[in-house]
Amino acid sequence: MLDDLRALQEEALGAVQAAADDAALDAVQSSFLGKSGKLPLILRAIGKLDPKERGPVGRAGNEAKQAIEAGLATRRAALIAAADADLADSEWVDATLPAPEGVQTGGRGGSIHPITALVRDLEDVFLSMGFETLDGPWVEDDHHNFGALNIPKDHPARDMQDTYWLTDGNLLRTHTSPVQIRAMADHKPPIRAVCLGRIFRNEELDTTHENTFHQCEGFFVDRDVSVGHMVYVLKTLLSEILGGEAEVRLRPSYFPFVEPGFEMDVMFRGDWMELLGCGMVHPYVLEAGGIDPNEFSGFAFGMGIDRLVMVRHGIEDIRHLMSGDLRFLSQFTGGLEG
Ligand code: FA5
Repeated sequence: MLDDLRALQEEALGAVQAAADDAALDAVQSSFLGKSGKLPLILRAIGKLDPKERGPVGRAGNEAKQAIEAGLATRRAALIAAADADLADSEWVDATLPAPEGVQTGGRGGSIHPITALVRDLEDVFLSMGFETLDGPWVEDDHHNFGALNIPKDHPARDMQDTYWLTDGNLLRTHTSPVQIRAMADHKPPIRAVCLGRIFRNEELDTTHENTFHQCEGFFVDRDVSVGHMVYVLKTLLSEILGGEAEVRLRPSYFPFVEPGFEMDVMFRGDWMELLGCGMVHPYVLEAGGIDPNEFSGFAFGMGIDRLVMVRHGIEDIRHLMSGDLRFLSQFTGGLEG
């Protein structure tokens, strides 16, 4: 029987090598390993063997099964790699070639999206003030998005941000503030960091609310940092971006991760529009980040980038920004020619 097993293994591995696609591999798998396949058929006879022989034959049977399974996996991977390589050859496109004669392209080139343009300008301003740029994941865990920001489970502040929960218990980040927590994990004060990126909220949409939008998080921790420093940084960045023309106001507000907390509004089309939340980093948050709140203090802010784009370009509806509508986008030239 040991010889039978060896012969079967060889036959199976030969069939695996000869299989030219996934369907052929499935057929080999079922003919050798399937319920009524050749290997189970042989192994079913083990019971009739002399008890002394059963052990070695059983082991050889398992080894044959493992060898065939490994052969199948290797062949499947090789077939996928070969298919990918074929695809790379057959689907290769030279994007620099001119359009074939007679094809109308409208002379339209690409351009920088107004959000991207603002992100780049903001990064320049922050760089000039000595801030470094950090990144964070879009898929966050409860701890970074809420818990470490002093928003424990069942805290009513969780309702302030309608969350897209994932089935594995993680979530799409509802703000860029988790990057504060990530910054403290691998930075010691003084910390001057910004994170500009996409965030997600399960919101009702209107002219100033999107469900996929962008925030600019600023985080500054050092000795003797005060509200005055925060106001200076915010004023500087807004006057750099909007040319000192914007009318803004700061009013008290509440966020669990700052104390005291504020919101800044900007005058837009004759009305106040909320632009950012900010405040002095809560001692609990510093402590959770391993920073002694008796020695250090800090400020943080989270600004709506899309709303700042609206003010910058006089866009009346935030929903245009992520619409991908070329009639809208082509107004922001620096690229598009119609
Ligand atoms: C926050 O997200 C806090 N993380 C901000 C913060 C950071 C406070 C650090 C203190 C310290 P809020 O939910 O208010 O706060 O959002 C901040 C800004 O994002 C708003 O002022 C607004 O400009 C923008 N924003 C909020 N929701 C939307 C939305 N649905 N669509 C577009 N922009 C939005």
